[in-house]
Amino acid sequence: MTEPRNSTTAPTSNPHLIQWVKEMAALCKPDRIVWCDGSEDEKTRLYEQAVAEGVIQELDQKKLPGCYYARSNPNDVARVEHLTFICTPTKDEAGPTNNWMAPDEAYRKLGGLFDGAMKGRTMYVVPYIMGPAGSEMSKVGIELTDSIYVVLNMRIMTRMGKIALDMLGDANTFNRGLHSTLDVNPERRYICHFPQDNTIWSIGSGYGGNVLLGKKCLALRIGSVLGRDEGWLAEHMLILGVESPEGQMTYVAAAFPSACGKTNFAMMIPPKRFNGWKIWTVGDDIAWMRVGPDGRLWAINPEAGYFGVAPGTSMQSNPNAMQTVLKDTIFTNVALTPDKGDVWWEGKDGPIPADLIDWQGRPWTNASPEKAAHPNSRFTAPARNNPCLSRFADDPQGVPISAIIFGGRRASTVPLVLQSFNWTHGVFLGATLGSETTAAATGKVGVVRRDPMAMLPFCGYNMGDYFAHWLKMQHKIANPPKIFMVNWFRQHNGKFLWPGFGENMRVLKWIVDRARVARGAQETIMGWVPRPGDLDLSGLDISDEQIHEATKIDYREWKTELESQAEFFDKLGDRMPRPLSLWREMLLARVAERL
Ligand code: OXD
Ligand code: MN
Repeated sequence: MTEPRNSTTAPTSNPHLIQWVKEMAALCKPDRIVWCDGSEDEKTRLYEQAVAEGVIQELDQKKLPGCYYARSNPNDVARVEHLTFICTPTKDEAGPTNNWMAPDEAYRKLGGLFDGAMKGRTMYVVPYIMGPAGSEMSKVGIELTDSIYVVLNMRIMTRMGKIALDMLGDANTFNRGLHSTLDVNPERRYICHFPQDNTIWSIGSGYGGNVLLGKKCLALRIGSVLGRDEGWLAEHMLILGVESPEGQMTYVAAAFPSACGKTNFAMMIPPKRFNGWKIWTVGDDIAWMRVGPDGRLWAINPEAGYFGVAPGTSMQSNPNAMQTVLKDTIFTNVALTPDKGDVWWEGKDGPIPADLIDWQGRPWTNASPEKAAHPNSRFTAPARNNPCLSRFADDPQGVPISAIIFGGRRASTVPLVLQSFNWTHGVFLGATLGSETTAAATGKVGVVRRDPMAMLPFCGYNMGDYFAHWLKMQHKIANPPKIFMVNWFRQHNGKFLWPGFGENMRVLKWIVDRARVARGAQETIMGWVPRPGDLDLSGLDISDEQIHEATKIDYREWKTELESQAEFFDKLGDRMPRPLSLWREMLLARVAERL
């Protein structure tokens, strides 16, 4: 085993960690090893170095202090689900919704690619915590990476450096993440998860979701397995607090598939009508939830920053996000102004600039048919910049959840809001969650892609067992949250029925009131829905007809829906929990009665 010539001394005596770093360095053969401490000095040094190496560019520091600009390889701009693998001993453990590779084969295959991958490069050792320091719910990960861009992003997205080593001490419980960008070649790109080893190997990509290993890889794919084994839930959910004018706080966790406006919802500003109401963000993407001593479900956000989609973010859709990205932010694959001092993306406020430099560095004019920013361009911004950050976002105990929401993008069938009858029905709502694909993604509009609990790309084990885990959690939660389903995207004659954005506060208010058993509703076959007058619509320009269309239950549509849910349930075979299959059949039988 050769020791790299140039290595900063390991600032830890953890023998497991030192040994593992040694082994990975022997495999990847970096020229240098740098242990990151998370200090301000280090930050200054790393940004200077990244600028000098051309990895990032400095933006106008007067206008956007601490902000930088990066471009990824045009072949590497999104998560790669087809190259993402769950490497469990058997294929059945990964289940039919995941790509699977045998652990031996994956270690051999990726080991071959990692062999010498860091020659001429630096291996950064990035210790990080997912969750508040010292929380029983938090986990420590170590990411070894040859990308300074990854280090800078991990600094924003996690609690990084000495703080994580201090929390780890001499324990061997850390997640082992190894990442190399290699030659950014899609042919040599793999994101492999080894749940039984608490290990992630990612190679060939430099794009956030594939390489910021704390996020989707640890907090969701590995996290869901840890949650199953340790009796808690790792979910693709935002967490927000709703504060009433009287100061009463209610916390809500909500799962939406990617690109349904989760970050906007998490940072919502209530409309004028809701004077005195306030939304506080705990998290915008991931929730770890555990049963507390009081029998309630308590949630932490494992992340410390936002990795948000830039296009569509504006003062109209998300003023708090616009405020958040004014400093200490890394923008990736957005467009640059010609003076290279500012950034732009489709949907940003103000007139469309006449000239820009597009996300690939090419000159762009407003006559250009192509988008200036990549549709999946991102901002990486620290949570502390968010004007509506909850003061409990860093609380080791987390926040108590009173309501869970499942939402998708559906043009028909799914009403504006619906409350489940009980936990099992709520799990059913999550298990049957679907979202319609957009033309850009598939070429076909209106195709429902089942995305249970918004976890389809992120569940690290058999989806049938995941549903069973959700059902089992009920026995541990003496005071369970109420479960709801929402749909902001229902249409009539091709027009959206609900205004969305801040007006979603009206639906959220009904949910909060229902969770506190303080508001009326009507029981339908499908669940509880608001009666006329139960939703606060004052000051909203919406007709009775429109609100009826937005909230109605159409039995014909539901017959089709329930039949189509069977396709996904059947895919899970005998791992599909019977209570959920029976629930579907029961609903179908009740709907058939009405037709
Ligand atoms: C994300 C996603 O980036 O869900 O958060 O794709
Ligand atoms: Mn997400």
